[in-house]
Amino acid sequence: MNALRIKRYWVGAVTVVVLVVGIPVSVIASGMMSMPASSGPGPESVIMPLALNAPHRKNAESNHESSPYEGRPDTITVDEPKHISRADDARPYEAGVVKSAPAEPQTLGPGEPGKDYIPVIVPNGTTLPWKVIDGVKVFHLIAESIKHEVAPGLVITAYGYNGQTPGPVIEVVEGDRVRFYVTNRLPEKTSIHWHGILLPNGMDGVSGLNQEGIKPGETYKYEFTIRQHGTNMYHPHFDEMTQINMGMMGMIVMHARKPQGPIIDRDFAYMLNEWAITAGTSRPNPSEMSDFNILTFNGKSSPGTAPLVAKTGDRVRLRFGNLGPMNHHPIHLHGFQFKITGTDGGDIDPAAQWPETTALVPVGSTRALEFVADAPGDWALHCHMTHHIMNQMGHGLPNMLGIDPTGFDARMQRLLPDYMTMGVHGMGEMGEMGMQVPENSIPMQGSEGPHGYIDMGGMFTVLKVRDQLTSYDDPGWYQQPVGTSARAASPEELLHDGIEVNAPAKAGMPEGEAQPHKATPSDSGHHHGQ
Ligand SMILES: [Cu+2]
Repeated sequence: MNALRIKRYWVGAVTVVVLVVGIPVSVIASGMMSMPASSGPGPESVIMPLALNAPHRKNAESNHESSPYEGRPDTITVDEPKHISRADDARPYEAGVVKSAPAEPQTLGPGEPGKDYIPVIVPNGTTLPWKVIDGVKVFHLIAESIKHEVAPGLVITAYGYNGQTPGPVIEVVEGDRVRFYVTNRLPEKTSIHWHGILLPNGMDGVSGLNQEGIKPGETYKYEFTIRQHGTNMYHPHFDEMTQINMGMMGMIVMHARKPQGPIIDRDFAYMLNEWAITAGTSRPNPSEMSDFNILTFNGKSSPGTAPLVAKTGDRVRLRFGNLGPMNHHPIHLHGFQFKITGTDGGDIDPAAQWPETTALVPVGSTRALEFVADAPGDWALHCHMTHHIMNQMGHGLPNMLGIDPTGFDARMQRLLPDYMTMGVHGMGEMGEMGMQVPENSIPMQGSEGPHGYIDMGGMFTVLKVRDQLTSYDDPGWYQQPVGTSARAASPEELLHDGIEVNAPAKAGMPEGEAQPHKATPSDSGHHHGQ
């Protein structure tokens, strides 16, 4: 209820109350100093009863400069109980520190792409469109069953938002007032939780705890002011196991209103996920706990993943969010050192950042990392869990490594002429052999690269950095400058450097002897130790 709103004026310690039910009731004061009366965000404003508030306020003014009550909006809803709502108790978070700067979560004008922020790039995905109604950014999410292509050859029946999994990236700016309509076209209830976003409790989206579940056919409305910046996420909080594991998730990028630090030229957004999809079927198994055989960057497995493109010298940010069911993903970037600059809890203070080449992205977390793309080339970007760079059928196989299948194969070939036991020399060439796979499934490995077969699938893509670019479209494969490529060593080179390819393998040198052999002009290149 918001029927009675009270404006309060101050005369030293004397509180004078003016009821604003249309007419001021009484004003009993002289030499009155008026406090600015904020209009507040309306129904969300909840402040303390006057009896408690007045002395507290006085105390706050005399003793505590940083009291959370100081400067609070002067609007009171008398029929609300004695607590402070999120909407009023604004605590700007900066580098993880709660600062005392009590104020309304400041609603600024709707942030504009190109003017207030440089939009993120969503490889294989999109950003959710919005419109401005009375100064509020209005979005519409539709939860529904969708058909989704993971990679050429594999189309799955998943759950998503607006036809996609992950759902479109929601991109907003600190200070934006946002309103989300959420329509449920699923066969069961759902809700949306705004992961890591500071908002009033009633907007937090946990069904049963903060709201009723959104029934099939219903459309709910969420509204709040963005009071932070960073990389966060959205997902259902009803039947989490089914709905999240079926693909319902998305990223929320909140840009700073006044960004600090260097300008980011290329800002990429990725959601990580894993799926259990039996080869030949199309519906993920949401109750799987360990055997995930489809690993995705923005819903795509390599070779379905788009490359990231940057110009030499661009400052690049990669944002990763993980809402997969069970696994953490150590995402490794070749060719660069980066710093992790933010999590779903906000910015990491520069003094607390350290260099990495792999960012572990735990389930239910985000990581933002930054680097300067100062080296041209085609650089691998992938999860470092080896099973996460394989596709369907790559797991749970008997260990055939080192087995001699000759006799067995000969007997099998009487029945199946093309039969060949797989895996005795490893798996690296199985994709290359073009092995037959069941209908609606993808080979367990890789794709054709510029130097042969790339045997990574799943969570794998390529960062393409080029000196010259006319657009950020895929520039094709990198041409390595002559003399800068690995290749087979020549006999002359082996001789020159004393490398004996047939020498017995040695584990190393005994302690104390591990010094490089000193080459002398008379050395022929034959080094036999002592
Ligand atoms: Cu992984």
